[in-house]
Amino acid sequence: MGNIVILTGAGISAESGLGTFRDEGGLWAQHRIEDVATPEGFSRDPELVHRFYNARRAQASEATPNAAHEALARLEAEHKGNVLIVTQNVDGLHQKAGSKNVTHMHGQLDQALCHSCEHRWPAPLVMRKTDTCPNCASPTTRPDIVWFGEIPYQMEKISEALSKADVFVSIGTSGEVYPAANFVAEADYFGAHTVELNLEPSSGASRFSECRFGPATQVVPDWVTEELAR
Ligand code: BJW
Repeated sequence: MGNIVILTGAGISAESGLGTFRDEGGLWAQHRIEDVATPEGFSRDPELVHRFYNARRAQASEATPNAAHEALARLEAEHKGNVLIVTQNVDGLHQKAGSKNVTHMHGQLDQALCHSCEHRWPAPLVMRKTDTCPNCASPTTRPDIVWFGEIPYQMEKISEALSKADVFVSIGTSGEVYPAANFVAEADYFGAHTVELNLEPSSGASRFSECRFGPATQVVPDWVTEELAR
């Protein structure tokens, strides 16, 4: 029994063929954050930003969940208490694996957002700067992605879940980006057992009660099997 809150990052999708951000050769080695992941970058050059997200949307649409995503879906189905996945990923692989209780704090590649009326709809595979909003017809459409300087989604729901968590697990995230990087401290403050599952120690590894290192497709299924046997 008990409430489990799981934070996932790009590392859980690495073995599905999707690049991480800060590892060697990752997305931020190929693109400037200021150009593609800020509202100012989008205002300056929407075509560039659409090209970046169109390519990632195409790649994510072809990707399949791996054993780590599948293990988390099994955990949700079989665990007697609550399981909430809070993902920083925008790739949709948790739902493809069958997880239902998923919060996308940094948005979703397969959603479009109107900057004027905040209407959301399924994004076409290729978004263009000339697209208009199906609700208000304004040409102020953008990928439904949380960029630097914007407030991540569902923060109240996440804080509430962290305050009630018995176990908090962070999987495949470098812990470099806030507010997600601080979730371990929040969960710890409220008494949760905190676990890091990552390829190597993240910058915040010392803040966890327990750490296990290795590829997500190995350490996550092993941890889920142990958790379900408790
Ligand atoms: C494996 C593996 C395998 C590899 N198996 N593991 C100064 C100080 C503190 C904060 C700030 C500051 N200046 C500005 C800020 C705030 C800013 C911030 O944090 N900046 C930092 C860079 C310092 N944050 C924001 O602006 C956020 N908004 C905000 O704070 O609003 C204020 C507010 C908050 C709350 C309430 C009220 C107000 C918004 C952040 C938006 C982040 N957006 C991005 C891009 C959009 C999504 C997209 O395009 O996909 O989100 S940035 C990028 O980083 C993306 C990711 O979700 C995010 C996290 O990256 P992640 O997932 O951790 O990936 P990596 O590459 O960093 O790490 C991968 C890990 O996997 C590594 O550890 C590997 O070892 C591991 N790994 N293979 C297991 N096989």
